[in-house]
Amino acid sequence: MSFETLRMDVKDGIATVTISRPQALNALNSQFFRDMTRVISEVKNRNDIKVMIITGEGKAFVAGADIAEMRDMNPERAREFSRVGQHTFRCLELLGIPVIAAVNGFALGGGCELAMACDFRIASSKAKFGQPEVSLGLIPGYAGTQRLPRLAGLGNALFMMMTGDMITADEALRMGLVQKIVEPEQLMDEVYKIAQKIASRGPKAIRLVKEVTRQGLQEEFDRGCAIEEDKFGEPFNDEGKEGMAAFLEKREPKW
Ligand code: CO8
Repeated sequence: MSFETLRMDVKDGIATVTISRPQALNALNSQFFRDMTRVISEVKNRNDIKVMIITGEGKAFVAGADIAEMRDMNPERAREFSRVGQHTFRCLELLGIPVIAAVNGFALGGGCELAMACDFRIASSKAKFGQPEVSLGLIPGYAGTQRLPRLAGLGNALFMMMTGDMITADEALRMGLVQKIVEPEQLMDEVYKIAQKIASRGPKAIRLVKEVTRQGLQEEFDRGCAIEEDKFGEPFNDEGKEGMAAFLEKREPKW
């Protein structure tokens, strides 16, 4: 499926979404959020898609929100642009399948925020991360102020958001912002392998892991544990029975 700002290719239950506005280093404009909203509803309506990968075309993952579009906004319109972006990224977090960011290059501002809204990040060794908004006299607007400290710790987050400096993939790995670094030419193969592995696991268990972990993170610890306890029972009706039987019978599970 092709849209104005991105395309989605589905193969073996894995949807690869490639953001494609290379002339603007894949900067996120209003059209992108309309296109991404359609991708999200397509994925929700299909049960053959088990994992989503998001990447960028060319030398950037996403170089931020579209500065040319933002330049003429008044405060009210800017708030609306922020609200739409926050909502779209939140929908990715709430999607019932894993979403992996394959960070091929610049992930700046809204691009870093998009990567952070994915479940985890695999980066090319050439990737660069940053929240450069303060150098434009702005602040992050797609929940970067909230996700970055949760992923990378308060000091790292404030360091990045206050200096506006880019950091390397190695530094991002050290901060916990990315989970793995691979050579640029191997990035998509490696991410694909990870996606295939996840797609081979119990689909209900994968959905529950995401749901319970993300829900629990918004609660205090004991409440999070109660949510886990409650959901732990669910697979014992079906998928878990098959997974455990397959292990004991030394065969592959049939989900
Ligand atoms: N928006 C619009 N156009 C962009 C953007 C962007 N974020 N980034 C790059 N471009 C365009 C350039 O203007 C240029 O266009 P043209 O060829 O017409 O001159 C083209 O892409 C290529 O860029 P460069 O020539 O600059 O490429 P370089 O390789 O020299 O530099 C950089 C690459 C370092 C990535 C550089 O392009 C850069 O610094 N880009 C801006 C990065 C940035 O500041 N991003 C943050 C934007 S603010 C933001 O994301 C806020 C998010 C929250 C919004 C909340 C809603 C209100």
